[in-house]
Amino acid sequence: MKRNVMYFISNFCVVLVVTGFITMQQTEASSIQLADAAAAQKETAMSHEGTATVKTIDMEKGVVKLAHGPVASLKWPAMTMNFKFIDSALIQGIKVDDAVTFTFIKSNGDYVVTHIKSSQ
Ligand SMILES: [Cu+2]
Repeated sequence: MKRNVMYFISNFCVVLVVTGFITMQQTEASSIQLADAAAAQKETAMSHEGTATVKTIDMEKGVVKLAHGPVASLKWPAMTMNFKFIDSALIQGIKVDDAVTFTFIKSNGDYVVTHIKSSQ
């Protein structure tokens, strides 16, 4: 009989600990999700500016590869990377090796050029 009581108590303790742990994790997860959503919204709304040299232009895919300088608003160092463009008219008159100034936004995980113009 005493053994049964001990068994019951120890099991009860395990249940309490596990329940507490799960609740804690869920709380943490939902606050992380909220913070992520807020950050994502902020990023989407925010426009960033940079200078770059045009490396490649793919009109079909709507992708321009830019060797860009540091982007302070994102704490980015200089790097070469792809940016999307939605409207091909944006790229009219832009050629490979052009020095450009450009603005872009983050949209659905992509970096999308919203303005681009030759510096010369
Ligand atoms: Cu970059």
